[in-house]
Amino acid sequence: MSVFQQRLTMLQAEHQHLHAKVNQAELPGNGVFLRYKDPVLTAAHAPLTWRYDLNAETNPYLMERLGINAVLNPGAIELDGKFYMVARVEGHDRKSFFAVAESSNGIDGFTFWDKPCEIGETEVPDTNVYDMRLTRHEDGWIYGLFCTERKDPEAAPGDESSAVAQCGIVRTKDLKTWERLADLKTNSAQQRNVVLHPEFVNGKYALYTRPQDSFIEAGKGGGIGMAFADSMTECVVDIEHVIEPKTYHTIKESKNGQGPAPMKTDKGWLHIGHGVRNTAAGLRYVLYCFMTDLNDPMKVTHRPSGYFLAPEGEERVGDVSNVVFCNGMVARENGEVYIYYASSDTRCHVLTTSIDQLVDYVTNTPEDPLTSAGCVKQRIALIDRNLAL
Ligand code: M1P
Repeated sequence: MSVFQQRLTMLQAEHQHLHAKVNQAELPGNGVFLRYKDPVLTAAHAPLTWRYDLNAETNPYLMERLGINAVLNPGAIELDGKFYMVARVEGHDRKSFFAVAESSNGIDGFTFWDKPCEIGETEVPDTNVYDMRLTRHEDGWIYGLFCTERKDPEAAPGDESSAVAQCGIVRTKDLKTWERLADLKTNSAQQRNVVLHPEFVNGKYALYTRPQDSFIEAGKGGGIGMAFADSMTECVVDIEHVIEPKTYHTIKESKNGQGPAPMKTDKGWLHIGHGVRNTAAGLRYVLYCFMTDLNDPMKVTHRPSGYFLAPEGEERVGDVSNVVFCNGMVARENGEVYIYYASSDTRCHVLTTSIDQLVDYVTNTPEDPLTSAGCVKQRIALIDRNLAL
């Protein structure tokens, strides 16, 4: 058998095995959600046709020609009972693109569609696109808001790193055909983590923004903002009201960002965001939750203390270590919730829970008292209640 044929047989077997593997919940969990043993989508899930020249004549050693480095930060949606992720796929060349993967149960068997998404460009081409948030809006469209990154035109000669991040917008009905709309216009120097709210607010489109001064630092941007627009085809916002600020000595002291579009519950809009703090080992990203008022989404009503999810085990290591990041969630009619997140900018995972559990967690977990003495009081109160049982 030729080298080509031997390698092809091994690669195909490995790929099939990966897709057939049953993902096991890690019990007993923390009562809030269940983690799963295996990542749900990785670079190894990318079809062989994306990576190899499969022609024995032109590639006798069956070399990987266009490798995939990472699959991360997926948007997610349920359509006709199936689970879809629109993942950020990053090639060895560092450029990201979007690709759809589907699964019938949301926890294993995720398989990429044959080809990546072609989302189009504006008149100023994107150098890099990533982190799509999908919102099924009450206007009938599914919107995808993502980060578009271009070289900073003000970069000094020799500076090949400075970039400008802004929010790109597409819409679709089926995840197959994408209509590229104009980029969001705001008054902020940079934007990332922009997410569309699913309903009109006072007749306007409502967007969660993350005003930032520079590419990495949120700076005086200060937190998760909310802003309003008349249209999504030419989406322009003026004031960005910071509704969820970054806060000293918390899990979100350096910056924070909205995760997926919030979930509507009886008690309020339930949000997952990421909080970032700086450490000697670099930035640490964790997920946290908050809730906003059903009738006034600018008003935060609940802020459970601390993080909801932090990286554990192999999740802690990757291209950008010590990171969990979430921009995809599926809340089903039957109350089940599937939260998709990536670890260390490398691979995608799922958590399962329910609307009831999340609402209980968000509304009954006490707030961060913001001082050590306050935390001791809070914990002793819990201990005393338990000892009195
Ligand atoms: O590397 C961690 C994350 O950094 C950015 O998030 P933020 O804008 O909040 O700092 C994003 O580039 C994200 O893709 C990445 O996972």
